[in-house]
Amino acid sequence: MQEADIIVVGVGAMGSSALYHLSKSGANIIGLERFKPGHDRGSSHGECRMIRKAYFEHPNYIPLLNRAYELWDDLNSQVPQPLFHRTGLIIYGPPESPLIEGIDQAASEHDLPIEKINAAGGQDRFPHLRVPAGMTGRYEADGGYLEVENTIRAYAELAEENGVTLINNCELLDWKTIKDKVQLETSQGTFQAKKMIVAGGAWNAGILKLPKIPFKVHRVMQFWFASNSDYTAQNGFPSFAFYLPEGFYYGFPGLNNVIKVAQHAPGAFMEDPDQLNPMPLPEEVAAIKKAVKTLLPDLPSTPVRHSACMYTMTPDQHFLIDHHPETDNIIIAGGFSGHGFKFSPVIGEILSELSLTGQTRHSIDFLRWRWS
Ligand code: PYC
Repeated sequence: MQEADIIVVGVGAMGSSALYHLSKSGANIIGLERFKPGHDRGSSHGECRMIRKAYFEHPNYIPLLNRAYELWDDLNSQVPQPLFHRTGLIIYGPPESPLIEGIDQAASEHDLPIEKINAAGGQDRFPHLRVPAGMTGRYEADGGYLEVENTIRAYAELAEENGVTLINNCELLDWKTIKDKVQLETSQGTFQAKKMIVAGGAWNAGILKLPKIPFKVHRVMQFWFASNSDYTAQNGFPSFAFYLPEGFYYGFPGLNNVIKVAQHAPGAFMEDPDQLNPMPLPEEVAAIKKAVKTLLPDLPSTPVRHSACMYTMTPDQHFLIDHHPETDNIIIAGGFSGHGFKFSPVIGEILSELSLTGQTRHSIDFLRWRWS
């Protein structure tokens, strides 16, 4: 049996960051990963994720984002190639929409620099993005994109360099608390720790065995389209999002002559995260083609690549970060509802603090267990 002070289950976005933060504590830390860091079978793959601060979802996220930005810059300073790209981010939506109103409210409450751009101004500044009638824009110069798989690998490697033990291809089969410890049965033997952090993404509900946990896993498709140098960040093409009547579509500057565009919405419900169907449905292809024809009319609208991933949704779409309701030996991070990746550095810090001291300096009451 292997013993540790803290075991992190799941070395994805949140788990790898938790391992990195914990690796600076001097404690004995083990990370258990079902596949290997940066794999493409969960929720954190597909090259890019969005980062933005004027958070329309809830202003309480903004202090966490301020810290996440510091930690992204810190991570950039530790790796050979940047993982956080400040390309600027333009978001368009109807003036009276919850999106535009939420951005304006977040920016004014937290004094964030956003630029209001009308449709004609946006069309002039970013001519390759076609602005549908009746939309207005909000531009964040500090917004941009994050490299997903490379971030996870970087955090995992930095943690290992600091002495963390990382075990890949290790499936958690069962666990129980024994006195003041957690005992884990895995495909690679038995482990014991004072604390277990569960950051298992789409597998969390199965791991936790909590009948009241309201996580629901949905498949989501990501698509790539042929593009050219006009669509690169070097040539001023931004990260972007559009709040259309048919859905919230977003994308990023092109890399290697392709650009990623996807819909931010939970797709088909999934009973079992091990059964991720990699193929898009005809209606998913039809919807993305229509969006690309509308928003990026100079590009061919047939995708050249796709990738399936998973969102783990909570009913209110806010994350869950808290101790397990029945034992303080376990800390849960989950339910990231498709918008968590940008927070991963600060969530790792929170998980590290909660597991080492039982408390965190960050205000996370709105993310704690809230279901009876
Ligand atoms: O997390 O900001 C986000 C996001 C936007 C579209 C998909 N995810």
